[in-house]
Amino acid sequence: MDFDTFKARLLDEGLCEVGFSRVDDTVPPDLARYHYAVTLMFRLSDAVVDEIDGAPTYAYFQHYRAANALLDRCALLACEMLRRDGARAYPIAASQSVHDRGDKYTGIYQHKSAAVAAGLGWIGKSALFVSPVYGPRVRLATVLTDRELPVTGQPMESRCGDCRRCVDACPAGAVKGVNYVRGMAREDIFDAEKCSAHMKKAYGHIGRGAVCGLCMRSCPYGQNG
Ligand code: B12
Ligand code: SF4
Ligand code: SF4
Repeated sequence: MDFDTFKARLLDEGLCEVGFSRVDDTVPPDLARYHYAVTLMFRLSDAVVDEIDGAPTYAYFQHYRAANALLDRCALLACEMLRRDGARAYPIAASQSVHDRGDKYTGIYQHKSAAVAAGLGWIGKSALFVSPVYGPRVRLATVLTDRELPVTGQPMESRCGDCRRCVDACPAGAVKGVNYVRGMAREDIFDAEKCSAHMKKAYGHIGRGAVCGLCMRSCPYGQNG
């Protein structure tokens, strides 16, 4: 397979980055046959994200859904290109929580783990993935595959430094202000229950409890206008 053509096809669909990584040991046993991951990254609109001021907006909720739809479509396309090339490929939805893995707040596989392993950015104090170019203003999807892929980079060191903007921006007190170091549990840096409860209580009428994004909006990385 020509990986440059594969990437170019996906970038043409509207993605801002495509990365390749080796799958880490957090992959669930039923998916252990897949040793490589394709990271699909979509850059959110600054025009929409910049409007988030103290609360999410209806426009952001719709943008979130549209971005998820594009990412899921790109994941399908990537799977099909890999299948036609004789590989097996498994799409991880952009935004799907599952409730059969002992953690109420988890997905089938973590997009952020794959994006970091592909060398595309780091985990910020916010617990969000932060790209040095786009900041946390991106949405992600992942395709797992048994095709050997040329890994695109190494995990980046955190560039958060002394910044605490996301800590101060979070109305739920969910962001603890700790620099993420590989191997830390999510709970060491972020309280998922507090975040989720706040989104449901305060913004249920806007985004059915699925969006907030004040931590994402506050990050100095990716603020271009
Ligand atoms: C369940 C879920 C939630 C839950 C729990 C969040 C959480 N952090 O776990 C709740 C409802 C609280 C939530 C809230 C939000 N979410 Co959410 N959510 C998910 C979902 C569906 C699964 C997350 C999951 O499995 N969590 C389990 C924990 C253990 O993993 P994790 O925190 O995702 O990632 C950890 C690992 O990646 C580890 N790690 C990092 N590097 C490496 C490398 C290796 C090798 C290893 C082993 C591990 C590792 O560190 C990370 C930090 O703890 C993902 C989609 C997905 N499948 O990934 C979206 C996702 C994480 N959400 C996203 C977003 C944007 C949000 C919100 C801003 C809401 C909104 N859209 O407005 C808030 C932000 C909260 C925050 N500050 O993190 C984006 C994040 C994009 C980004 N730039 O990082 C994702 C990736 C969806 C997407 N398609 O882009 N979410
Ligand atoms: S999404 Fe909102 S409530 Fe959740 S961590 Fe970010 S700022 Fe806090
Ligand atoms: S707002 Fe500051 S501390 Fe939070 S993720 Fe961005 S750079 Fe890191």
